[in-house]
Amino acid sequence: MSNNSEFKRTTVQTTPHSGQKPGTSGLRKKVKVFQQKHYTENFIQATLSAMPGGCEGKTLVVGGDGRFFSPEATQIILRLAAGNGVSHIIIGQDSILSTPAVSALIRSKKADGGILLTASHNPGGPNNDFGIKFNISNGGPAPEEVTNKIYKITEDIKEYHEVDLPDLDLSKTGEFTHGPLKITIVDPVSNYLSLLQSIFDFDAIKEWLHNTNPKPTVLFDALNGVTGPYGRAIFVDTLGLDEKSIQNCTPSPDFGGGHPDPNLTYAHTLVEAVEKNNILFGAASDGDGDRNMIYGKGAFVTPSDSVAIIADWAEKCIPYFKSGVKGLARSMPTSGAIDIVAKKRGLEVFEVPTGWKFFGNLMDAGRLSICGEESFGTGSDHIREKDGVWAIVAWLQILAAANKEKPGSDINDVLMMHWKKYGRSFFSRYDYEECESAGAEKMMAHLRELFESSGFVGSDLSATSSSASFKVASADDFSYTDPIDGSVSSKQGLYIKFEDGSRIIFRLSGTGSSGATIRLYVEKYSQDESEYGKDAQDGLKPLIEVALKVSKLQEFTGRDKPDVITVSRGARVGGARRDPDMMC
Ligand code: G16
Repeated sequence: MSNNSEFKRTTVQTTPHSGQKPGTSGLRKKVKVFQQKHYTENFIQATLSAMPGGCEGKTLVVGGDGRFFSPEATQIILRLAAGNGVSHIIIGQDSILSTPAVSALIRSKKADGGILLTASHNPGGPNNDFGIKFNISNGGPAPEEVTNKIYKITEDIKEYHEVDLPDLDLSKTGEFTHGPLKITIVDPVSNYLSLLQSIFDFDAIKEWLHNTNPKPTVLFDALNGVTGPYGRAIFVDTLGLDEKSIQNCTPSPDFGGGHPDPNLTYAHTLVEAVEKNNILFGAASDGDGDRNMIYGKGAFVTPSDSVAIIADWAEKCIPYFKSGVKGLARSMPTSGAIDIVAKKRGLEVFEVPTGWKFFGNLMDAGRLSICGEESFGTGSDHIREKDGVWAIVAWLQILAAANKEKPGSDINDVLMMHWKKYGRSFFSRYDYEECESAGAEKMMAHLRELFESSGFVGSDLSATSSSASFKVASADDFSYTDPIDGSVSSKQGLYIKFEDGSRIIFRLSGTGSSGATIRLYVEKYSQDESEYGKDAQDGLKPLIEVALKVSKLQEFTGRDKPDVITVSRGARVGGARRDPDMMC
């Protein structure tokens, strides 16, 4: 045991690195950028300096998705945490903890915050992305007030503080002393697994999985991300399923060379296996485990529908919600499917900007139980992050309950049942990745100017290939005033709402590491039952044409097709239908 005074804090002179502004969810850059001299140290120092209430004597959780550069970044954090007077660090074994598991640990250990080493769904490896995110003591992503402070500090940082410590062996769990720090290295899965066991009725899921004839087939794909061990603990060890029920479950620093984003394009390993083997329930999660995709044979559940369906079933079958659901919420571009559930159930519903951090205050105030985002994020107030594995288990719970009501129900049946009850929100998102930033900014400026021009509201916008036209009811830049603390977040996405209730939205992604990614979202609501079984792509075509025409996207960016299309029951990549028979 060493005396704290033996470990001298030293101050290292540094100069600012430009561009350390946290995006939608932390700072994400290429690994090579983080490897520059003092780059990571500057950002960690700024984070520690910006911690609400200071970091002296505090406890922090450190973990991440295990991507390339995580071990090095962890050692830097330990040296700077010691240099800044942090007293206790809780780390996942080998520096691995999913984002939801970090949130759960911060809450259950009453830590003062956490540092997450992840660029989420972005690819990893020496030539790809790394990321650092700070979460506050409620377990959720730091609010803008804190991230703005971090950025401001990075802009004129002159020094950082550290204790010169040798690298700590991160492979053994237990309690250690590391210089002046108390270190606890935890098993990444156990705390999180106990939380899920307290939320769900695993026996009911097991009963459905094992005592149904024929047995429902399940496939979970961790896309070589952090949820591999969590998936194994749940599907194999807890639910007693075969090894064949999980795939790509060994976390790898470069995600096996893949893109760990659970959508129809990047999670094609899952989609293909589900279709080929007639699997009833397929699910994937992303690099750091906060996103999810639900996909059964011939049935893709849009994230917007997924959260609405979970909200609708929660009280009925998930023990955590037995005493009632407090309120619901979605991000602005997410379809209004959850609003309709809220309305019919007499619940409050909130529309917040894109970013999970905007849900935290509502949850802390006891006004929000279940929320989601179109970007494959779904979660509840059990933690303060979106939670991919939670959503996947929620769907298993719903299917178990649906099968009690109507044996043989699959994902398609649950979807159809929902639409028959509430109507269907057709939704699609087009992603134009890594566009030239100047062109993307010009396109947004053009739209803003157009919105302000007289006569735009009330005008008719027509499609190119049909006679369809849409009357503009309103058009604006989304701004949000947090109902709890009154903080205002402006410029959160450009929307046009039409008189028939449909919408188009443009946003620049806040999670890319280079260039600008343009996201175009379109939504149309229908209560015409004859449309429910249709591929959304067809019904949304006129709206998409209007969006492309009004934004002059091709003119400003030179792009004539998106890189990824997310659409209910269909996926097109680079404009080409991947396999319509398979998808619809
Ligand atoms: C992050 C945030 C999400 C948000 C998403 C949006 O996701 O945590 O709340 O919806 O970014 O991404 P973009 O700005 O690119 O549209 P993640 O999974 O990357 O942490």
